[in-house]
Amino acid sequence: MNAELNFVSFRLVAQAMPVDPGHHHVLQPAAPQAGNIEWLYWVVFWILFAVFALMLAGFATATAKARVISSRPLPIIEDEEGDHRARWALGSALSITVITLFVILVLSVVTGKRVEGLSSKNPVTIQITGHQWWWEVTYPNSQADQTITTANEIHVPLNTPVVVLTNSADVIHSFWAPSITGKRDLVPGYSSAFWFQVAKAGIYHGQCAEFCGLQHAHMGLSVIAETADKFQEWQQRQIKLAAEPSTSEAIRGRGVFLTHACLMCHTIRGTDAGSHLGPDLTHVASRKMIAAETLPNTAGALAGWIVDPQRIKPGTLMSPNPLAPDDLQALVVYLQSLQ
Ligand code: HEC
Ligand SMILES: [Cu+2]
Repeated sequence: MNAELNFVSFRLVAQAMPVDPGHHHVLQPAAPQAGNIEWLYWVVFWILFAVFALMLAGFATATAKARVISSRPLPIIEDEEGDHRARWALGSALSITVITLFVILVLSVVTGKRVEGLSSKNPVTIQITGHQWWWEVTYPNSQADQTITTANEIHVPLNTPVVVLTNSADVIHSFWAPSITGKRDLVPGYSSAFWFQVAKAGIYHGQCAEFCGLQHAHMGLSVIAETADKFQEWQQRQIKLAAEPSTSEAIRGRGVFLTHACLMCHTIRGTDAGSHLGPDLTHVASRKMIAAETLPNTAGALAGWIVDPQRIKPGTLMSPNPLAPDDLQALVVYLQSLQ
């Protein structure tokens, strides 16, 4: 019953507080990589438009001619000149097709090269690991205590090259933030890398683009492109250990976290919880959304998620947590203090 109530209340809260999950648009590029892809899109679009128009014109001409001919008796005579013309027409149509396809092939190879070839000095390096069904995001640093780990929210500085190293913990996923660059597969056991560089500040939505199981559609992410100052501020906050709870309720909440199953799957740096099966929660309250952009990060949504995640994302690796109402309340207060 309690879970039921929580679920209803979190739905209400979720509806009442719309959160901007960012946007994405293939035709509104915010990065040179996406700009190149958009350019290719329009070139192919206009070539195909011309082909379509020519075909319609040819079809209309043939139909008009056929009407005139059909009123006469069919000629059953050798027509060498006609055969010659037909062969010529077929041959030229075939060559035009092959040439057109070849031009498109060359253009897409060139675009691919341009997308990959952009490079610059002093990149920010990010490791993205796909999980069923969320994104683990790490900013590696040679000093372990300077490494940042977060989930589903990728902060990047503007006009700075970003190198993304990819991997997957389970099945093949595909990273796709259409306003920024093309799709990149995340293949288990195989690390690869790609570049991007965002030119316009904003929140850009992304989505897993390779079917990866039941909750594939609920595997969203956002890329938050901000000024270098804001990015550094964010980094400094994320590097810190989890905030010490300051109220008695938050202290109780941390106790609940550390005495329940949570610590078998989650990390909160600065506490005994150090498992990596689920997202790092050290700064969970700093994120706008939870569960890979499925819910807004509000008290109601957190409570609903913790009690019965299977209801929200059936199949997720997080198990239900039937907590006493007071414990749940305290736990949510604690999680919300983890800025
Ligand atoms: C069996 C492992 C497991 C246990 C136990 C577990 N979780 Fe999770 N948790 C996960 C996984 C996996 C996800 C990611 C789910 C997704 O987004 O699809 C997750 C997601 C979350 C999130 C959302 C984080 C984000 O940024 O999206 C919160 C908050 C959370 N868990 C809190 C808890 C709390 C509190 C407990 C204990 C009451 C708990 N979890 C117990 C595995 C677990
Ligand atoms: Cu997927």
